Amino acid sequence: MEVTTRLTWIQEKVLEKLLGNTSLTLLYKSGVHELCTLDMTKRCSHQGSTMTVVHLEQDVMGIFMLEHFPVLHSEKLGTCVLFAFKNSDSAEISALFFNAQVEINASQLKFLLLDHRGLSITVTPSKHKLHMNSEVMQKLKLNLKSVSEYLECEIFRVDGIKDDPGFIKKMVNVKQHRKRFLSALRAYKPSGDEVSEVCILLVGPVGSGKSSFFNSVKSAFYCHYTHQAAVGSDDTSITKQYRIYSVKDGEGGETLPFMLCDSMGLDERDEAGLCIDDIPHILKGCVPDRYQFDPCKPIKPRHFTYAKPPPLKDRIHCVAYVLNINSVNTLSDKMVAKLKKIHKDVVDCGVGQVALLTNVDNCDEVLDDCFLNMTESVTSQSQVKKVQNMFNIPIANILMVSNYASERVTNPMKDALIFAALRQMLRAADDYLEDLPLEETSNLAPL
Ligand SMILES: Nc1nc2c(ncn2[C@@H]2O[C@H](COP(=O)(O)OP(=O)(O)O)[C@@H](O)[C@H]2O)c(=O)[nH]1
Ligand SMILES: [Mg+2]
Repeated sequence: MEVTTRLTWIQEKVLEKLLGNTSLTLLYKSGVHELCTLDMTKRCSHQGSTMTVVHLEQDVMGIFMLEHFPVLHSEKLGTCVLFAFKNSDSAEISALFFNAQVEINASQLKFLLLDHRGLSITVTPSKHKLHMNSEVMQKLKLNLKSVSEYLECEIFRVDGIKDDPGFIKKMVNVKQHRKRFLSALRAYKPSGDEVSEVCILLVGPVGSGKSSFFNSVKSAFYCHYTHQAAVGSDDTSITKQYRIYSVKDGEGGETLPFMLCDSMGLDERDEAGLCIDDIPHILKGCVPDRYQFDPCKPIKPRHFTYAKPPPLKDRIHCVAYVLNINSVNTLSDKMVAKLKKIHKDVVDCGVGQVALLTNVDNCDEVLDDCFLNMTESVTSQSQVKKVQNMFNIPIANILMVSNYASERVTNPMKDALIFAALRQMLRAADDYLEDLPLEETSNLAPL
C-alpha cells in the first residue's frame, strides 16, 4: 500500500522550496507504522537530512534536521529549522533556524534548542503527544497548550539539500531580510527638496541584463514575474528606445521614489548599438522617454528644443554600469574603451556611480550572514577587481544580482539582492544630490 502524506500538495511544495530545491520522501507515518521510537529510527536513521512533521488539530508544525536522524538511544548535535503552518490547510509558513541537541530514547524524540537555553520540543509517539515551551510557540505564532495531542507524525527524507549550515541559516532568514530591505526602500526619500524621484540610468553591453533588471525590480515589488520591458539574446540590442520606467509598490500601489532609465545596449562594433556621444545628453536629462536611438546618428543639441536646461529632477542622478559577471573578464578592448569613455562623461557630470553585475548564479553566497555586506569570497573574485579598476568605484558600489529570466514564482534570495542593489543605487544618488553646489539645486546653473 502506498503511504501518502497528510500535508496538502501546496504545503509539500512550500517545504520543498524552504531550503532550496529539495524533494521530500515519506519514510515514517504514525498512522501506518508502529507507534514507537524503535520503528521510527529503523526507518529514518542513516537516511540523510529529515523533516519531522506533526499534524495537530489546527496547525502543522515540524523540524528539519540537516544531519542524519539519530539512532535509538543516542544524542547528537543538529542544524535544525523549526517551522509551522498556522492552519492545517494553510500554505503560509513561519520558520526559525536553531542549533539543537537531538536525543532519542525508548519513548521520546527530543530537540533541545541550544541557542535558546531551556527550550525544547518533545515528541512522544506512543501517546501522540507533543510538548513545546510557550516561548517556542510564540516564535512560531502558534497558540497551543504546552502539551498537545497530535493527529499524526510523519518523517520525510529531504533530498537535494546543500550540506552547509550557513546556507540553511540564510535560507531561513532571507524572508525577514527581504522585508527589512523593502521597508527601507519604502521609507526612502531623496536627499533635498528638489527631486522626488531619483533617476537611475542603466548602461552596458547588449545582453548584459539592463532591461531584465528593470523587469526584476518590478517583479520583486509585485511578488510575481513581470516582463514589461522586452528582453532577449539577439546579437544586436533588443532595446531600441530610451525608456524611463517608474515602478509601483506592488500592483495598484504607490509610485516608488525612483525611476529606471533603460538604454540601448553598447556594441563593440562602430556605428552599432548605443552611440556613446548620446550619453552626455541623457545625463543632462535632455532625452525624452521613448526616444528612438540611432546608432549612426548621435543626438544633435537641436534635436530637442528646451527653453531652459532641464531641471535637476529630470537629470540622471546615478549611473549603473550593467555587466554580465560571466563576460567581465572577456570584454573586448573596444567595449572597454566605450565603457571608459562613458565613465569619463559620468565623472565630468559628477553623478553617482555603481556597477551592477548580473547572472550571479550563486546568489545565496553574495551577502554575509547578516545580509549587510558582500562576503569576502565574492568581493575577491577577479571580475570584481577588474570592474573596480575599470570604473574606479568603491567595492560597496559593486552590486550583484541574479535577474528574473522566466521564473513563475519570485525567490526571496533574488529579491534580497535586487533590493540591496537598489538601496545602494539610491545611496549613490543621494551622495550626488547632497554634494551639489547651492546654485545647482536652485536650477539656475547652465548645463
Ligand atoms: N540567467 C540569467 N539570465 C539573464 C540575467 N540577466 C539577463 N538575462 C538574460 O539575458 C538575455 C539578455 O537580457 P536583456 O535584459 O535583454 O539585456 P539588455 O540588452 O542589457 O537589456 C535575456 O535572455 C535575459 O533573460 C540574469 O541575471 N540571469
Ligand atoms: Mg535591453
